[in-house]
Amino acid sequence: MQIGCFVALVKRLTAITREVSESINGCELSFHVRQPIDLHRAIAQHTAYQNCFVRLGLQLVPVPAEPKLPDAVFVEDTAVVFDETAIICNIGAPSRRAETQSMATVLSRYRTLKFLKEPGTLDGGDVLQIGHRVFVGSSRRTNRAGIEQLSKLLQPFDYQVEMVEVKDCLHLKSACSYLGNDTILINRAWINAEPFRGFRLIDVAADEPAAANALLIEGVLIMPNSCPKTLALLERQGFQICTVDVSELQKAEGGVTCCTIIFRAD
Ligand code: CIR
Repeated sequence: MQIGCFVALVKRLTAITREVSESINGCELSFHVRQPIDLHRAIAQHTAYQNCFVRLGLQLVPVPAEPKLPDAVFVEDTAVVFDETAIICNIGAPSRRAETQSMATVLSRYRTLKFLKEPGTLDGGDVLQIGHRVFVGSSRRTNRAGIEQLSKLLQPFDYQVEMVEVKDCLHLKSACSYLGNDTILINRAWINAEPFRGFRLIDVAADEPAAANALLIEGVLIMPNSCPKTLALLERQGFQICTVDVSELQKAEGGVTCCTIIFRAD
């Protein structure tokens, strides 16, 4: 069988992205001091980030641009996609709630939608799915009501939702990422690691907190190039890594997971 035929038979991963808004300098900030963001550099970094997905064979699906919504590039927070359903979030920051409308339209092509609602708030950046275990950060953006709603919406599908206390950072996935093979990359200064007992934990270098946000795609880790010590540590352990420069997006308190939602299209 020719390779082309084989690729056509395998379900490809889909990566939803949205272009950087020209208003990004008005973004929400919780733990970072505001610094000017160079829009053109941010756009170039975002383009290189998307090219990384294309090189890995993912199908890019851009959602409509939202020039007036400063944080719209951070699509991860708008929805959480499971094999069985897509949960449209009630984003914790009111200024970001309008981002979910166009996302719901796009995701309805792929999944049955369910919606989180007041008084529950939940950002996708607080959700770390590992098989049928769903770890959810209790953070400034995600409240108990949001976590309970998520748990109820997932009940028919046999997922186990577990809460993780997040402190001193924006989201759960600012502080930890799944690396495959029961291994988690973690910054223990920012979360309570107790819910992850039984996993192998790899600590980021103490002076590289941003390293804890990594994106695993088919065995390859996408990581920021700003964390050389953690990168060297992971490379020594045999991880395959693709680095990206996301320095401008990091000024907006974003990272490598937050600019995409990745799932297998049916
Ligand atoms: C915010 O504060 O909502 C944005 N400036 C950054 C969101 C980053 N999202 C993420 O890491 N999932």
